[in-house]
Parts: sequence; structure tokens; C-alpha cells
Amino acid sequence: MVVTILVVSAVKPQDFRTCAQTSFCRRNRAYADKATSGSFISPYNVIKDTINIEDGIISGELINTENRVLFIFEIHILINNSVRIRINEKNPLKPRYDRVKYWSLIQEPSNTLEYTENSINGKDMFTSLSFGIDRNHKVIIYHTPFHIELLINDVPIITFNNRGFFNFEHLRKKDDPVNKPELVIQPDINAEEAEIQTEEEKEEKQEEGLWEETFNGKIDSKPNGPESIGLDISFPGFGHVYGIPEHTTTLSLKETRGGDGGYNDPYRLYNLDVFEYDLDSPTALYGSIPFMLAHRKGASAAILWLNAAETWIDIVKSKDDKSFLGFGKATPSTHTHWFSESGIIDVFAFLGPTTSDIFEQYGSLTGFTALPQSFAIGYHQCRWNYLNQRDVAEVDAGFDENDIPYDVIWLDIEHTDGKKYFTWDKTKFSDPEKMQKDIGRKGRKMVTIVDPHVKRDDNYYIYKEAKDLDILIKDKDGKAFDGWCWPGSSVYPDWTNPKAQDWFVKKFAFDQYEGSTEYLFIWNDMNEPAVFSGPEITAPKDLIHYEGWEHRNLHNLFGMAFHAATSQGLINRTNPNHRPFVLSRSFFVGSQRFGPIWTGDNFAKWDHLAASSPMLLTIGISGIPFSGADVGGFFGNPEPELLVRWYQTGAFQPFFRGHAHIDTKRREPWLFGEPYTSYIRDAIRQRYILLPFWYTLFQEASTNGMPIIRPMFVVFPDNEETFAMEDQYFVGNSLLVKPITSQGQTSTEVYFAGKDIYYDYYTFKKVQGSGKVRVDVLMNKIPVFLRGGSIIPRRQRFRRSSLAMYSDPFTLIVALNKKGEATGTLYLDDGKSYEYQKGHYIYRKFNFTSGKFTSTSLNNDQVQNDENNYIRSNKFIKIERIIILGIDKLPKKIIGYYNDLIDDKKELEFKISKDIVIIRNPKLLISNDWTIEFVN
Ligand code: NBV
Repeated sequence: MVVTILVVSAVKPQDFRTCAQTSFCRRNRAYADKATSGSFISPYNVIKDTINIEDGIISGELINTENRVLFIFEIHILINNSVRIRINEKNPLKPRYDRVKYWSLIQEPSNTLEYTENSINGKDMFTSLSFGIDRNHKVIIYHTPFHIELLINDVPIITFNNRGFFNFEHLRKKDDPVNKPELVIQPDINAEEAEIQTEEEKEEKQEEGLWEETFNGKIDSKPNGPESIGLDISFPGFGHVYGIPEHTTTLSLKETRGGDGGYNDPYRLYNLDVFEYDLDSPTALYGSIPFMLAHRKGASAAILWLNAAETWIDIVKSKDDKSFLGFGKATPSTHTHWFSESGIIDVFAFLGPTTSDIFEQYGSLTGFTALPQSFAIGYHQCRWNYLNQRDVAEVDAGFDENDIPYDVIWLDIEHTDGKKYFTWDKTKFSDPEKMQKDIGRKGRKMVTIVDPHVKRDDNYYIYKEAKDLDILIKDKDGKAFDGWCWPGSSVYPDWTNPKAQDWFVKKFAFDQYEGSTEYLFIWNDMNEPAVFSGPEITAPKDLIHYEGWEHRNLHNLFGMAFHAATSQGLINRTNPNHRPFVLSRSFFVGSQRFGPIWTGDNFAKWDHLAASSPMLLTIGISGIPFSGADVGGFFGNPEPELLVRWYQTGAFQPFFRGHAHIDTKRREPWLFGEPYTSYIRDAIRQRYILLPFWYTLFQEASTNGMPIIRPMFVVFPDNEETFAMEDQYFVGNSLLVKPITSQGQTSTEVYFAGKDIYYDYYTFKKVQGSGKVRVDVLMNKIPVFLRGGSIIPRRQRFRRSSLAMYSDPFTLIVALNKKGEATGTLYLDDGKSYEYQKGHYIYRKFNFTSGKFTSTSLNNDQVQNDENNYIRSNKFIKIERIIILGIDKLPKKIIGYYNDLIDDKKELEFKISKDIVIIRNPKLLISNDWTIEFVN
């Protein structure tokens, strides 16, 4: 323990590099400065004769006219309104890293044949092609200098190298005089210093960091020298850009490069274990997704910069004074500048035009989120650490004694024997199987932590096997890399090596992981990877991976490769396979296929609670809908009010887990006494009541990429007032949530967009007014509203876990809109297996219109009725209550019938109170098609 505290307190913000302390960041920013200075013209030109158009690909060569280095470019016109741009050196000294696609894409995307070559006479100056079914999309490649524009209906949507920042540092030999570095500007020295520099000193400064770089005494040997790539990407007419997690910044991204309210440094993407991270900052955190979404009224567009090396992104906005797009008013544009330390340029552009189109386009490339087991969306109770088996049993019993449902209890690193993962400290956990079975018997699960470092100990089987298989990451001299982490001296298996993947997957078999049972699931922490002895608390960039690739190239995907192996391990351990559950701290493009992620070590402070919403919204629109923040805050002790507010917010965020640092006071939900226990109980129960609604959203996210919690601008894409809103959001399209994130709040302002009717979620009262409305806030709940037009499925019986609710009847809440209409869906399956992929599920569409309420099947897999294993064993699940809000004409009679038994109509009992109609026990089953008619 002493070691823990010493190591942890040594980690400080100055452990992390700024742009000025990073040579490729300095060089690319300096290049951008040079390019924006008056007379600059980008030296990269297309060599006209090399242009070729074939099968949806425009290819050709580029020349850097300053040093005659040649490049190959390919522009792929993809199905699904997307374009891919790839640029690499024509004759690199050695191959450049191009393996990110294997990890992040689910398959090589297909090119479209729906295109037409344009204006041959333009061919000298530019090459252009129209695509899409209506051919209203266009790509134009300008030859001299090289730049690309993507247009829809002749309006530019995304441009590349229009500002001339394209900079491809070709691989070179250190002593080759022709290959001197191109740059002359060093922004990290002030003017005075610059004056006194001799030519020689200047040159030395230029060389600094090209072939070797030192930070905090740690040397990066950089055997390949400078090899960065940079490109400017602009979104003309778009005033807002979002995405590029993980940062603690605003949802609508701020500008960098200084200025009013802007950051000085670019946004950094470099997976790092940042101790006690700051809020409102562009510095890197645990995960990286180089995906950016631009939005304006009428259009959305997005970019995926497929590169796993350290990456920085500058954002500036311009207010064009001339009218753009004929809007008749000055329209801002957003200009971004992306640069990565190594690799190639492989950029995808998604042309929408709507945000949901983009989520679809992006998801069909990188994979949609995996449908989790249903327990995974219940409440999780974690702490570093539950001390022993008795502690686990007592905490578990505490939930029952206090009538609080929960699904999973977690064990952190102290459960192991000396931080050797896959082992148990038998003095604390003498019978782990019994412990899990006791928990499992109540319908609950357990999670243990498995980190990616391996204790260097010849008596530890994991170490021995990994060493014998020769799958460890090597240092630059070819020896197994030794880094310091929780167990002390450790090695790091190379998760990018297929042999390591195959080996690790097997470690989760029940006969391999001693003391594991089917109730046990996994948590991957420290997989950035965290290396206490390494530069910036991570792996040195010159480590060597599978096939000889330097760590520098793949740093940001390393943690995901570990997550992938763990997740596959859990799939494979049962036959038939069950869905895995693995939480990961590090993430990259594609992580959504392997399990949820969380925002790491936050603080028990109000501003951290507030920051959780924009962070999770950002991660969600960037392809990972299943994410959460430690409820209560990891570091520090929350006052009871903060803890309550955090539970109330967490209940409306996708991954819902309470967690706390080892040095904090215990804070299980009942420990603060009344009224707090009741408040927390109510919050967790709300989560359980809504599980069918959440599970349906997860299923939909897993097929169309729609985020589960949605920023206001996604739900109201034409309402400019919502574009920067981040303190309220939607769950699906139906529930508007406003977290309360400051102390002692008794009222708050909620923005009710559109002309919709909203109902208070708890009282069902209609909200009076629209736009900004001040609402009262009580301590027992946060403001949540039902949007008129939606139908929400709920299960209202209180049980102790989600599994215990498996066969419970449903309540349907029908919130009518102004036209007296509403729709909704409900997805149900066994919550565990992959049978749903064969059609064994229930998927209902509810529709209320013209006084008729219907339920019809959306299951298109044709596994109906008794052939449907799920329906067969769940056909008696009933609807026990229907609540209709906002009904105009109160009914005199309500009639219900199954659609295939139309002659068997029953009159249903109902109650009316004001404009709310409650039908009790309509005697209808959830799996069947039925109709309810309201007779006036
Ligand atoms: O394993 C201990 C902790 C864990 O509880 C936390 O959730 C992780 O983010 N872990 C980090 C390592 C130490 C943190 C100071």
C-alpha cells in the first residue's frame, strides 16, 4: 500500500507534454503559421498524367516540389455517402504503419459505382467526379497545389488542404544532406531569444527533437527521425464541431490557438493515465477517438482520422463577413488542423446529411456497439476495494436490507495475490467460487479487475506462459520491456500480436481462471498502458511490437487490443456463447464492439458531476454509446447532497456504477442515513423501472449507431439555440434530463425545444410554456420530462436485480403530442445469449393515433410465435397498465382485442383523472399484436 501512495502522489500535470514540448507538434504548428503567412503556396502538386479513375477510386501521384519526394494518393468514393482519402509515400525508406484499419474497421469498405466523371476539359486544373444516386455529391481534386473539396449541391461541405497545411514528413536518413528538415520556424522561443541566435544555433534548434527527444529526463530514441503527417480540414459554413474525445471540454468544441476563451494548446489524443485530471482542458486522457462531427442548420458532416499515433488537433473558427450559402448573414466556418506523429493519411469523410445518417455511416465502418447482457445496464457497486468475502456478503445484504436493487458487485486490484491478475488473495477470498455463486443465486453478478501488465515473477503462470510464448513487448534493444506498475517490476504482453490474443482469450476459460464462474465478468484498467516508470506514465514510444512496429505507431489502439482479447475470452468460455461484459478505461475507434468504457478517475466535486454530461455525450456521438462516470466521484469524499445528485444523474447515463478510491470513506447508498438513503433508492429504482426502455435503446444503437444519450442538437438539428447546449440532454428521443450539478439548488432553467408538449416524468403534469422555463427543484429527484409523441415501456415492480424482473409485466406510458399521437418501441430477448441474432426476440412497435392504440411486430426475422425461443418461454408476459397522457377527448368506452381475434373484443376498465387515462390490467400480452380503441 505504501508503494501505491508514493507512486500515485508522484504523478503531476507537469508529467505531460504540451505542444511546445513535442517536436512534431511544434513543427506542424509552425508549418501552419508559415502557410498562413501571405505568400505561401503549398508545395504539393498532383502529377496530372498519373491520374486514374477506376472502380470508384481516383488515384494518382503527388510531388513535393521542394524536395521532389513522391506520394501516392487514393480517393475512394464509398457506398453510404462517404469518401476515403489515403496518402502514403511512393517509395518510403521502409513501410509506414498502415494497420490501424485492421483494428478499427469491421471490413474494408466498398466503393460505389454510382458516379460520373465530370468535365474532361477541367482535367488540367482539377479532376472532378459526381456521385450518389442523384449525382448531387461532388469531389474536386485541384492539381496545383493539391487540395480537395467535397460538395453537396455545389455547396462545399468539407475541404482538405485549402489552407495549405498538408505536410508529409517522408522517411529519411539522418546524414543525408538533401533531406534536411524543411522548417525554419521555432515557435517555442520568444523573439528576443531568436534575435541573439546565431545561424548555427538556429540550425541546432531545428534539429532538436528530430532524431531524439527528451522529456522529463526520459529519452525517445526516434530511430526513424521525423515522420509526422499533417492536414488541414475545413467545414465551410459550419459553426460547431463536436467529438474527438477524450477531453474534459465543452460539447461544442472550443477554439485552440488562443483567442477569446480558446485554449492555447491543440486538443491532444494520446491515451494517458492522468492523475487528478483538470477540467476544461484540451489535454489528453485515457482514450482517443479521432472522429469529429460538424453541424449546422440543414447539414451535418464528419471526419474520421484513422491514425493511432499521438495526434493533435487545432480548431479555429472564422466569421465570414460575406453571406455564405445565401443565408443572408455572416456564417462562421470551422477550420481544423490534424497532425499525427507517424503512420499514413487515411481519412474518412461522412457526408450525412443528417446526424443519424452519419452515425449509420460511421458505425457501418467501425462497428456498432455490441448489445450487452441485460444486467450490464443495471446498477453496479464498486469500490477500491471490497476487503474480503465477508465484506462482499455484507454489502450485498445491505442492498437487500435497504430495498435497493443492484446487479453487480466489483473487486478491484486488492483481491489478487500480489497484483497477479487471475489469482486470489486467499486470506481475503478463501472461496471465490462460493462467493460468486452466493451472489449469482440472487440473480446478481461479480466483476474482477484484470490489468494489462504482468508481474515479473517466475512462479506466476501468466508471466511464464507469456515469456515462453515470446509475446512480450520488447525494448529498443530487443529485451522484454520492463516497466513499473502495481505489482512492481512488470512485463507487457503485446496485445497487437495475434499469438498474444489467442493465448489471452483462453485464459478466461473456467478451468484456466481459477475461482471464476459464469457469474464473473471483467474490468480492464491501466490499459493506455499505464507504466509508472515510463515517459508520461506510459510506454516509451521506441518499444517494439509485433512485426517490428514501434509503439509510437499504435499507442492509441493498444488498450483496445487488450479489451478485444478480454471480451473474446468471455465469449469463448461458454458453449453456447454468452455476451461478454468487459469495462475498459482506454479506448479507440472500434472499442464499442468490446464493451463499455468509463471516464476514469474523476473527483467527488460538483464540477466533475457537471463535466460528466458533456464528456459522455461526446463519447456517445463519437461511436461509443455505452459509457459512464464514477458515481460519487473517485477521489475525495462526496457530501451527501453531492452523492444523491450524482446517483440521480448516473441513473440517466448509460453505464451506471458507483466507485471510490481506496483512501475514501465508505459510501454505500445507505451509509448517510435518511433522507439520503431514500433519495438514492428512488434514483436507482428509476433506473430499474426504465430498464426496458434503456435496453431497447441499446438494441437500436447496436443496429443503427444512434447514441443512447443524445445532445440537444441531435434531437433538434434545426434549432440553433441547442447547438452548444450540454447541461441537458435526451435519453433516446423521449426523455429530457436536466442534471442538478450545484449545491443547494432549488430551481433550474430547462430549455423546452420545439413546439412539443412536455410532461413532468414523475407527476405527468404538462409543462406550461416553451423555450427557457424555470422549474422548481427538490432534493428527491432531478428534472426529467417526457416529450409528447413518445411511448415508454416500463417495469414498475421493485425487485432486487434486473434478472428478478425478467418475467415482470409492463406498464406503457403514452405521452401524446399536440396531434394526439405517439409512438414507441420495445425490444426484449433473453438478455444473455446470441440467440437474438437468429431472430429469437420480441420487437414491438407501439402506435397511438386517432384514438387507436396498436402493438405490432417489428421482428423481421420471421422467427415468429412458437418457433421463437424467446417468445415461447415468455409468451405470458402481460401488460399490467397503460397510462395515456394529454388525451383531448376523454373516452366513454375502451375496447381491446388481439388482431387475430378481432371478434373477441373486450371492454377494458379504466380511470380518468384530468387528462390522464389509466387502463388497469388490459389483459393483453406483450408478445402479441393487439389494438385498443377509444370510443367517445
Ligand atoms: O485499480 C485501482 C484504480 C481503480 O480503482 C480506478 O478505477 C482506476 O481508474 N486504478 C485506476 C489505479 C489507481 C488509481 C489512482
